[in-house]
Parts: sequence; C-alpha cells; structure tokens
Amino acid sequence: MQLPGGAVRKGETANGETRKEENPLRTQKARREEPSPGDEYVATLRAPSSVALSLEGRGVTAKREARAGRSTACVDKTGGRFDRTMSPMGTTVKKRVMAAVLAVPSFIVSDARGQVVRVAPVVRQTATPEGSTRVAGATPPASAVRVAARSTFYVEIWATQPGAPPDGLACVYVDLGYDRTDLMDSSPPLQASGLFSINVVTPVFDDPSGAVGDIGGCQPIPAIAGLGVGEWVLVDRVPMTAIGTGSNITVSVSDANNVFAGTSIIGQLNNVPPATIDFQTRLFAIGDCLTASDCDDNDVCTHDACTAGLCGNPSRLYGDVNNDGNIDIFDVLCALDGFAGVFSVCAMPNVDLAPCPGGDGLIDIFDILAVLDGFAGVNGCGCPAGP
Ligand SMILES: [Ca+2]
Ligand SMILES: [Ca+2]
Ligand SMILES: [Ca+2]
Ligand SMILES: [Ca+2]
Repeated sequence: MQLPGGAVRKGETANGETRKEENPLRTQKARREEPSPGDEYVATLRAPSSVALSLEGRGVTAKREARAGRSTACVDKTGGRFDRTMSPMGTTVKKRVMAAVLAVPSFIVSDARGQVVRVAPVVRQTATPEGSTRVAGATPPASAVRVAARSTFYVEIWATQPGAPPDGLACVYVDLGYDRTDLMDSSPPLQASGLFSINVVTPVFDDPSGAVGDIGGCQPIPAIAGLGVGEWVLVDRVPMTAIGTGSNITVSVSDANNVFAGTSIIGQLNNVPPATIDFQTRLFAIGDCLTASDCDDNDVCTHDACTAGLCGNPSRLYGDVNNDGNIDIFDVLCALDGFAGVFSVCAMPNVDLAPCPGGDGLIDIFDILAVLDGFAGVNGCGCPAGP
C-alpha cells in the first residue's frame, strides 16, 4: 500500500505484497539516538527526486525519505572533511565526523554559544554583479524604494553572521513572501549566488500565494571560513516582473520550515534556531514615479505628471504651469510660490520655464517673467500648443 510521500506500509511492498520492511518504531527510536564523537556515518544520495540516508554508528541505523519531488544532499557543517565519490546516480559520502551530517531535528545537539544570523530581502532594479556579493560591515546593501513599471527586477537574499561563534555561514535557506502578487510575478529559475552554490532542495515558486519557498543554498566544499562574519553576503536571487504599479509593497523572509534546508554555521551540528534569526522585511514601490518631480522630461512645453506610479508628459500652453488650459493669475501664483521654494501646488519641473527649452533647475525671476509672457500671449519657447 502506497502511503503519502511514497512510503510503504510496514510489511508490504508498493504492490501490496508482504515483505520484510524497516520497523518504523525502531527507525524512530534510532533517529532519537544522538551521535557521539568518532561515529562513522554513511550517507547515500540518489538525485534528483528522492534521498535515502543511512547513518551507521554504534549500531544505529536510520533511514528517511525526502518528500516526493524534492532532492536533497548531505551537507558538511564541520569544515569539509568529506570523502566524496560521484556516480551517475548521485553522490556517496563517507565521513568520520564529530556528529551527524544532516540537520535532522532529532540529531540536534543544543548549542548555547549564542549564534546570531540576520537575513534580509534586498530589492534591486539590477542584479548585484559578481564580485560585489560580499559587502563588509554591519549594514546590508540598500534596498531599492522604487523599481520601474513593467520592468524586470530582483529580490536578493542577503545574510550576515554578526555574533559569536564566528565560524561563518554554511547554509542559508528561507521562504520569501511578497504581499502584492497582483503587482509582481516571480520568474523562475532562481539565480544562485556563487557563494552558496550547493542547492539541496528544490525551490517552490507559488506566485498566486506570493511566495517562493526553500530559497538558498550551502557553501561548496571546501567552505570559505568566516563567510558572512562581519559582512553581508549574497545567498540567492529571485527574478521578478513588475505587472502593476503601487506602493508599500512588503517583501519578507521567514524560516524555510524544511528539515533538509535550514540556516547553519560551519562547525556546528544544529541549524540555527529560527527563533534566533533576525528575518527582515523591506518596503518598496513599483512605478515610474512617486511625484511629478520624478517625471521631468526637460521640456517646458509639456506638463510633467505622476499618476498611479506612471509618468505622463502631455503638451501644454507655454506658461500654463498648472496645466488647467488657461494662463491666469493661478499660474503667476505658482511661479511666485516656486520662487519662494514652495511646490505644494505646482511641481518644480512644471514651474521651471526659463531658459528654453528645458529650464535650468532653478526658479528665479526669469521663470516668473516667463509666466507673465505666457499670460500676455507670448509663446516664449515656441511651444506647439501655443499660445
Ligand atoms: Ca503575481
Ligand atoms: Ca516638462
Ligand atoms: Ca493655468
Ligand atoms: Ca528656471
């Protein structure tokens, strides 16, 4: 009888025939038995759709199957003392270790040395180039507050390990969430960072839910000691497509919630407890603009406007700085406001009429005179719309 996840009921094969089978209770007991220094473990991996793991030491034998459709691999978190042989069917790993090779919860040994890991989603209009994926200091790379409408942009996962012990990040895995899936689509595949290029689980793209699960990776062997200590490092990158415009879009990260994919530190058995990880969030907007000032086209004959995140630059009368179709006292008042540095009614690029053809970024007496020219019917810059 086939059980969920492809498991087989005790004593039966997948065809329902009786056979000798691993005793689930004994296996369960074995999983709870903690390893000791010097134990030897053998992990046999069969990619890509399943994993059979056996841990052998002091007579302990434990087997477990990965969830259907997901692949996994053994992760060295003790500094790279693996004997590794590759075969077409997968990887066989033999290891004499201080402890178990996988971050299986039942093998977690408590560690009170106070790990601290921070993980941040960073919004980028353009992808961080190779060579800039390690940023020294305590401040992560700046997250874009706005990306262009209809553009491809990126949400990058960055991590740091500012606290003791400073052994460096071995693996970082998170789930990414975004709250405005109506404004953006995730676009597989992930773009793995060269720093965490070993991918032990298959990411799950669920755009309707605004989620990409199990993002991240592990360091290849031999690991870079101290990776992420006193620096922020790029873990993974999610391509996104902007399909709408809007602001206050939240991107967040959370624990990957997958026994095969956690966040871990070189030289330590256990995954960093999710409760102690600083999972950060960022806000951003999608659109060409937030205000009319973002839409300056350097043309005094057009009215620069930002409407629902999109720029518009319709043609207008020379001097009609509020673009209501008339050149009157209200345009003069806007110019006087601008001269006083006030742009609450008319945006700066719309009041900046002089000199032709695009203004000079300053509002001075010449701009006031330009509005008065328009008021008098003088088309000072030869605008197609007049007057
Ligand atoms: Ca979407
Ligand atoms: Ca303009
Ligand atoms: Ca006007
Ligand atoms: Ca000017």
